[in-house]
Amino acid sequence: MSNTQAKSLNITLPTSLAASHDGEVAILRLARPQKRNALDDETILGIETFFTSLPDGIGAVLLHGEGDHFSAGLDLTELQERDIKQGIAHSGLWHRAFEKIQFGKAPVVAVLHGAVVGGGLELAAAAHVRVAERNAYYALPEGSRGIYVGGGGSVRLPRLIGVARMMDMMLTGRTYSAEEGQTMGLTTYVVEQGAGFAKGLELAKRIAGNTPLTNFAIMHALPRIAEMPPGSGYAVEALMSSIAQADGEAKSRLKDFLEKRAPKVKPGS
Ligand code: 1HE
Repeated sequence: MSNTQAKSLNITLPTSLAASHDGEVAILRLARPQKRNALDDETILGIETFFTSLPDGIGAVLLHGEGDHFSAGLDLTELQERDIKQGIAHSGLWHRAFEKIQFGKAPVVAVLHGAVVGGGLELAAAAHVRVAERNAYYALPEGSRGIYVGGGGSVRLPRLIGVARMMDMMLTGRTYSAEEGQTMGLTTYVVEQGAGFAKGLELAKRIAGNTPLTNFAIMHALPRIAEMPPGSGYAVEALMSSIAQADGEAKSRLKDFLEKRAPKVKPGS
């Protein structure tokens, strides 16, 4: 593990999760490798606690998994005794927790490797940037298990890869590699095996260096504007951009650029 700079973060979590931070980047590790980071209720509640308890000063989150796989998805041992009412409540638990990731306090970079399947893929889909190591693979085995996605997959995945692709993954059990995921919108960056944490941390630090108001606009306004009819979208965009540029921090950053103190935009950055 390359997170040697990480310091502990004072959030009480179940043993299946571990929280730390490296400067302004909070780090959440799925820490149940003996069960391939399968997500049980306790872990889902812990994820909600983590994302709602981020202390002030955290500007980005890095999410990664211990062991050979990011996550094997729902802990299937918990499914056996559940009735319909309990099933609906269980899905609501996942929805609430993952909503706190997508629309939380800070952008989230997920580092993916090995299996990113079922609920593990739903978890990854709630992040804002996905760094996949070359051995990562995506699947939705729910179809073959006689169940259905319940962690917001029907909402988030079609927006990333389209309804038809998601249908195929669920109907046929098709898997996609990290690289294939890049052409279809699941993978944001592909890196070599073992290089995901360092790349994810580099990106998270860059994100944390943006102004909080710009990151708020990107996380909270952009996806909602994208769902609006164009006329409403243009109006909200105009408001959001004027709010962002009126901020003191934006003004000082613009001044830095105009007075040649800020870096230029260069290819390959
Ligand atoms: C589990 C789970 C799990 C592993 N729930 N215990 N997800 C799936 O259908 C994926 C199921 N898992 C797998 O296909 C494989 O485990 C992996 C490809 C991820 C990894 O394989 P491998 O060979 O490294 O590990 P393993 O030997 O299969 O598993 C090691 C242990 O983890 C073993 O327990 P043990 O007590 O025998 O050591 C497994 O039983 C356990 N394990 N995956 C519970 N998922 C909100 S709705 C979302 C719906 C879904 O996510 S459906 C998809 C479920």
